[in-house]
Amino acid sequence: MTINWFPGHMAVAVEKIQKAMADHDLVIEVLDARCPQASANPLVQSLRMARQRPVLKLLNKADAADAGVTAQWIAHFEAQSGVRALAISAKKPGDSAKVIAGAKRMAPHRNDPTKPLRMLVMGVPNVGKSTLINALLKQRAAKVGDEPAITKALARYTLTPELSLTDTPGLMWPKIDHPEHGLMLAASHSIGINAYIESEVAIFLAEKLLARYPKQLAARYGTPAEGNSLDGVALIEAVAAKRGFRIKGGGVDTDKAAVVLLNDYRSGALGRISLEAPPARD
Ligand SMILES: Nc1nc2c(ncn2[C@@H]2O[C@H](COP(=O)(O)OP(=O)(O)OP(=O)(O)O)[C@@H](O)[C@H]2O)c(=O)[nH]1
Ligand SMILES: [Mg+2]
Repeated sequence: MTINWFPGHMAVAVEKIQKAMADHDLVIEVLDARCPQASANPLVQSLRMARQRPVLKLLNKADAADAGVTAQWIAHFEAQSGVRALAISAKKPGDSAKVIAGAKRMAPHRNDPTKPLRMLVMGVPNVGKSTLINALLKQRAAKVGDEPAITKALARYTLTPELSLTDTPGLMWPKIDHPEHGLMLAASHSIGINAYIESEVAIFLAEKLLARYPKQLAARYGTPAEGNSLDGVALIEAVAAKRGFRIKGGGVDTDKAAVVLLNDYRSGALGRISLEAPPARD
């Protein structure tokens, strides 16, 4: 299944962000720490490069990701020019201070009210951009919610006379080149529900989890932790059997189990999970 989702409000937002880039100094790119490559929108790169703006990449939801893999991603991104990277949990008090310190280090010349540091917060939907903004402002200024496309328009907030932050709508891009990226984004709840089929995304997720985290699956669903020969479909059937999900006339309700698996990954009930690791260096 190829997943693409680019509703009209996003196309409008791309144009507005393109203009806004002119009067912003630094892009704060919020990524999902569980899939930092899949959640890196190529439009962020092209829009910022058009104005030569540096980027601070935040691997957010680090509380939900595998800490060892997140550390590998930070090293991977920090090796790129004009890029700094931090792992954070926007919901954890204290992590926002790290963001401000990191941002100031990237634009030391923007440090007084006549030359404030103007940060443009970008990223795919539902990664925690507005949550981060609220944490930085220490108030609920921006609407947040566990659904893609909550923020619909750009909004600028003044943090101090020297610092401003602009929230932007989560952006997808017209065509996702790697089908796996679309599936990871759908599994991680960054894609509108109408743009994918839940059972197909759940089978993909099941296969990733079987390959990467069989012990965590065993702990939650009682599947074998080692020598496990289940495939994605069989795992979902096992979840349905374990939970007693049945359809009328017999047989297991795999659609219901697919939703449970997606929700267990999204909510953190399966433990800390990273769906992808950076490519190995030669
Ligand atoms: N586990 C975890 N959840 C988080 C974190 N930050 C944000 N969230 C959750 O992620 C969901 C989306 O948060 P938002 O701040 O609305 O995301 P957004 O990027 O602004 O989303 P759009 O406006 O739709 O693009 C909410 O349910 C947040 O509670 C985090 O650090 N860890
Ligand atoms: Mg938002």
